[in-house]
Amino acid sequence: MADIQEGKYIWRNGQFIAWADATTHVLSHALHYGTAVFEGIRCYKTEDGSAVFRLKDHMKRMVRSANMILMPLPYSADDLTEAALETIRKNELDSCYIRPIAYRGYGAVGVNPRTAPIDVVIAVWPWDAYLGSTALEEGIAVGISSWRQRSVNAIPGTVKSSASYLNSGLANMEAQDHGYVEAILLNEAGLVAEGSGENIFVVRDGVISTPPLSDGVLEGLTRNSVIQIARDLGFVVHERSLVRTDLYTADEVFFTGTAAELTPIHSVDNREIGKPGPITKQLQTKFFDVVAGRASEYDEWLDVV
Ligand code: PPE
Repeated sequence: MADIQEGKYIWRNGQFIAWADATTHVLSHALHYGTAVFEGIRCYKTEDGSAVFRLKDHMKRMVRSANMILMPLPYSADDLTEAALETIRKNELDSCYIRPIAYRGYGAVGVNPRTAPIDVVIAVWPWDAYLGSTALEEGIAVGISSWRQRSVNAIPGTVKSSASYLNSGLANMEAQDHGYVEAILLNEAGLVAEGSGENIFVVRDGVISTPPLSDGVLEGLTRNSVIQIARDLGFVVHERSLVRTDLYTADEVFFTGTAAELTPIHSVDNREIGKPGPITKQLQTKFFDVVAGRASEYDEWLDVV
């Protein structure tokens, strides 16, 4: 949803190469069969210098995702954490988006990827508000997609494989064609799953709810952080299944994600929910304090570059 702003260097299989040299063969396995896993991570400017939010947890998720698709990575979460920090330093960025990706490269054709090499890459670039410049303050209009969330027994959504994102792309394009900013997908059982690139929360009578992981949603680190922040602020947070009318009748609805951060939703399928509500705003303010290093109780979530 944005053009890439080019950086200088990309980390590939343990070495830095020039941005323009980070190419891959057209017969790379992942290009044909979606055999890749990736992460999206943000680095923020703080008063103590730049810091990456939940870096190690993202890298742990990447290793788990890779194991799930039977693609054992030659790097540990610690190795990847260090490599990401080094990549930010090399590119001299003070705030940026970090995109590690591991994929089956060139050398095998056919659905079984096991004879293809495993390539691991980390790129960084500046990426501002994901859902548009007014999204964080004013909220966005979303629509429920006619596409269902891929089933957990087809392409599991709890891990972050590239193959999942065809499903996301179809839903997002449809939503934008209908005049919405983003899509919400229901799962095969008709329960609310998530946005094409975000987890979703609703607030009703002061109680916060979000779909459980068993409904097939990505185990979002922003979701996990916001649940903890909300509970620390004294709110009750339920992980429970939601149906579409829970969205239409909510007092507040918002998305969470690394790219989307905490984005309020002002309408769902043209049912007006309204301007960002008080709980959404309180959580959003606290979230931005946490990532900017202004909330010392959450300092362990930040890795200074
Ligand atoms: N669900 C999906 C489907 C998803 O893609 C994301 C992140 C989330 C939930 C939230 O997860 P987390 O970032 O750990 O809180 N989507 C990433 C990629 C977006 C893209 O367009 O690319 C992201 O936000 O970085």
